[in-house]
Amino acid sequence: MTLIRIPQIWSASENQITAETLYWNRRRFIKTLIGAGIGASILPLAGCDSSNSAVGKSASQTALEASLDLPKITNLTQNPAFTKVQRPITEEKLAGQYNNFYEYGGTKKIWLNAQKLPTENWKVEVTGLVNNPQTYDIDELKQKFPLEERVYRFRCVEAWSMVLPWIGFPMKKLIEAVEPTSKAKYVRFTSFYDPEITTGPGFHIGSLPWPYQEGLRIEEMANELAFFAVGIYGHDLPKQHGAPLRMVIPWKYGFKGAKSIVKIEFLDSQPATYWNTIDSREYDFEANVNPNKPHPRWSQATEKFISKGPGLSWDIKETLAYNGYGEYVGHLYS
Ligand SMILES: Nc1nc2c(c(=O)[nH]1)N[C@H]1C(S)=C(S)[C@@H](COP(=O)(O)O)O[C@H]1N2
Ligand SMILES: [Mo]
Repeated sequence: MTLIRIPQIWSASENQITAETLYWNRRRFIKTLIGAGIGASILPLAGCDSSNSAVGKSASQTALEASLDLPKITNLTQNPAFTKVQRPITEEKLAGQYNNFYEYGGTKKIWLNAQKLPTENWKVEVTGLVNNPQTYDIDELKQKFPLEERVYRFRCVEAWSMVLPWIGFPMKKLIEAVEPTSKAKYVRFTSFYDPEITTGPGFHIGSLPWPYQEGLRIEEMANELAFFAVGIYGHDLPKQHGAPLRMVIPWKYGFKGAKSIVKIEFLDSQPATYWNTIDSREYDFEANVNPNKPHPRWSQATEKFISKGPGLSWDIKETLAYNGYGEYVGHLYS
C-alpha cells in the first residue's frame, strides 16, 4: 500500500510480476514447439507478456483453477443472518486473482506466487493472558468449532470492495475455549512468515515490520461478526486468500484481517501492527470503514465494487458506515 504509491492498482497494465513458474512453463512450451519444428512462426510469443498471449492465458487459467480446486467443506450450516447482502457475490475467479498478500509480492497478482505457502501440518498457538492456552492443529480446529457459511461485504482501505462467502467460526468461540483472564484487553494475530519462502520482490527490505501482525480490542474480537475463516466458496481456503486460517472483520478495512494465522496472543496493552507501524496516519489501529473519514491520499466516500468478470471491472458504490454493519458494532465505538 504505502510503498507502491497507489493509483497503479487501477491501471490495466498492472502485470509487472510474471510469476516464475508461469515464465518457465512458457519457456518450456516454446522449446517444445521449436523441437517439433514449428518454432520460427511462434517465436514472437517470447516477447509477449503471459497474461495477454493466448498461450500464457490458458496456462495461467489452468493454474488459477487448480489453486481454487480444493476439498469441499460439507459439515457446515448456513447462518441465516448472513446468507446475502444487497450486492451479488463476487465471482470466485475474480476474488482468487485479485489479492493483497505482501509476503508474496507487491501487486494484486500474487495468487500464483502465494502457492509457495506451505500449509502442511499447520499449527495455531493460542497463548498469553488465558487460563487455557492451546496449540491447535488445523484439522482439530475445524472439528472443534462448528463451521458456518457467512456472506459478508469486504472493503479494502484502497477503496475496492467485494462480497465473499466465507466458511469458518465466530472468534468468540475461541475466546470461550481459551478463557482469557481479566487482564486481557487486546489480542495480537500473527501471520506465517519465513524469509526463505515469503519473498515478495522488493518487500524483503529489512525495515519492513515482518511478520504481518494485526490486533483487536478483546470486545471487538468477541463481537458476533468477528470471524475466523477456514474456507470460501464452499471449499477450503485457497492459499492466496490466506490458507488455512485467516481473520475476517467485515466492518473494518481489509488490512485488519491477517492471513495464514500461526499465533494468537491475549495481551494487556495494544500491540504494534504491520501497516500501523509503517504509517500510522494512513492505517490507524481501529480502521473502521468510514465514508466520512478520507484516507490521507484519497476519498473513502465511494468504492469500486468488483463482482463480475472475466476482466477486472467494477461499479462505483457508496461506502457504508461500518461497511453496513453498524447495527452490530456501532455500540463498540460510542
Ligand atoms: N499476512 C497478510 N495478511 C493480509 C495482507 C497481507 O499483505 N499479508 N493484506 C491485507 C489486505 S490489505 C487485504 S485487503 C486483505 C485481502 O484479502 P484477499 O486477498 O483474500 O481478498 O488481506 C489482508 N491480510
Ligand atoms: Mo487492503
